[in-house]
Amino acid sequence: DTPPTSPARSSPNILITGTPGTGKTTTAEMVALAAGLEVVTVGDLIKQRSLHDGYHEEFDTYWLNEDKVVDEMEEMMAGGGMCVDYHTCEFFPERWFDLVVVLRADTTQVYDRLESRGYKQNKIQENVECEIMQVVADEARESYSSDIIMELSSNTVDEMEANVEKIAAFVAEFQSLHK
Ligand code: DAT
Repeated sequence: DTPPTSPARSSPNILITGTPGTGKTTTAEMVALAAGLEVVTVGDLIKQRSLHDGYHEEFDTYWLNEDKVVDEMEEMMAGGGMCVDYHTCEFFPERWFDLVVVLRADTTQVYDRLESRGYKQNKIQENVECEIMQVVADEARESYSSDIIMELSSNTVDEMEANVEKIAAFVAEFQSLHK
C-alpha cells in the first residue's frame, strides 16, 4: 500500500462505522448538525442509485458492488466536509478519511435496537455476533492508520452526546489547522 497523501481539504471527511444498531445514523446526523458536515448514508445511496448486484433473499440485503460505490462517492469526497455512515469500512480508499469512528455497543443494546427495527432473528443474531467478535473494529484497524481511529462506546444517550461533542471538536480543530 502507498501511504495516504496529505489531504488538501479544509474540512475533514469522517467515517462513522460499526455493527448495525450501534448508533451510526443517529450519531452521523447529530455530528452533521453540530459541525456543519454533510451526511452520506451509504446504505441509502446503494439502494437509491442501484450500486448493487441484486438482492440476497436469505440475508435480506443487497449484494454490494464496491467499485460502483467508490466510483459514485469519489466526487463527493473530493471537497471534504462529508460524514459517511456505513457498517463496513475496508473497501473505501484510505485517503478519503481524516477520522474513522468505530461505534461499539453492548450486545443487549444491539439486540433490542435491531429487534425494534423489525429485523429477522437470523439477521439480529448475525449482527450480535459481529459485535461480539469486534468484526468492524478489526476491519478498521486493518484498513486505517491507528492514529485516526476513534473507538467509542454508544450505549446511552449521554454517551452518544459525548461522542458527538468529541467528533465536533475534532472537526473544529481540523478546520482551524487547514484554513
Ligand atoms: P445504526 O445506524 O448503527 O444502525 P441507528 O443510529 O439507526 O444505528 O440507531 C439504532 C436505534 O438505536 C435508533 O432507534 C437510535 C437508538 N440509539 C442509537 N444509539 C443510541 C445510544 N447511544 N443510546 C440510546 N439509543 C441509541
